[in-house]
Amino acid sequence: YVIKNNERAIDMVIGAVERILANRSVRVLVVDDVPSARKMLADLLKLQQFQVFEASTGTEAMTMLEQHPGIELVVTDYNMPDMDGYELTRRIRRVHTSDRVRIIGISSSADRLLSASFLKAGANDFVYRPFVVEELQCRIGHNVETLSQIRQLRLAAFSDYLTGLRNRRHFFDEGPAIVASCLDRDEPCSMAMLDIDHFKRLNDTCGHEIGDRVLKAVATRLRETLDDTDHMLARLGGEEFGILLVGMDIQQASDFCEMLRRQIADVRVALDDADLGVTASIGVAQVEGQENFSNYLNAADQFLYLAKRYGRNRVYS
Ligand code: GH3
Ligand code: MG
Ligand code: MG
Ligand code: MG
Repeated sequence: YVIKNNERAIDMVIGAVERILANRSVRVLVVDDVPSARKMLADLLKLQQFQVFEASTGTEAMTMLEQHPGIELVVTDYNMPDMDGYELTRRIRRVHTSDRVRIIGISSSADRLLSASFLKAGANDFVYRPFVVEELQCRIGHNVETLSQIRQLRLAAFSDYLTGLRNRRHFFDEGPAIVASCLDRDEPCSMAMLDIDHFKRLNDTCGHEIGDRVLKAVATRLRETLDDTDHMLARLGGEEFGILLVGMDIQQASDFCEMLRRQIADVRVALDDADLGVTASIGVAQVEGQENFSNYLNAADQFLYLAKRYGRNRVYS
């Protein structure tokens, strides 16, 4: 088979190796009061390249979950002195939903109803001891795969397909908390709305494909300029971008946006016969008072309207 389908065999091996290597970033917590049983599970998981944490009681497990928010999978025994695995599962589910933390129960109990109890309490899977190693590995693998699929879906749902920036949903999802934490710390914060000038005309004269390339080029320049800062950038729709400027009062934000405006005016998109330039207008408003998040954006939009009115390619605040 290997000789006949050499490339396919190599692909399969590479796929398997990649799956195992991906496990290196996954943190798993093993909870069992019996040291030898715990070690056996931990060794099995380490063989699969997981980062393994160990706890000998439910209380210790809850502390570890708090200390290591990166733990994504808990494999827990049922019978434990201070808190059984069923109770531990219930407690974990009060703080972590199954799209963030997966739970697999394990027990040598003869009670055939235990499996259903665990699942009802919020576990994602259950295995009776003694287990077949390969079966447990498969079940763990499926749970890890589900988490990775959820991550990919979440990423897709929160990013803008064309530019790769955050999308409007992400902006409105995270923005209010960022604003609240600024206001709590008595730090200034400003909202900017940026809109490409005469973009419809550009689409009409050069075509949508060139329009898309310009959008991507502007997005890239914005991202590069805002990289390594706390500010939050998103494509709100069409040729409009929102920027939450953390720690900046209206004067600082206006100066910063003036720099952004110049950066964009410098962008060149290479066409067959010439280089294409583009400009943008920006409206900036200070975030103050306990307003609804969208009101801050509306305020920035009103200033943007004025920036357009006064001739475009400018910042108005
Ligand atoms: P202004 O300077 O006043 O902002 O004028 P404008 O032409 O930029 O504004 P308007 O809102 O009239 O036009 C925006 C255009 O953006 C219309 C729409 O066809 C185009 N557009 C929206 N989304 C996309 C996209 O994803 N790709 C491309 N190529 N064009 C888009
Ligand atoms: Mg036990
Ligand atoms: Mg627009
Ligand atoms: Mg426009």
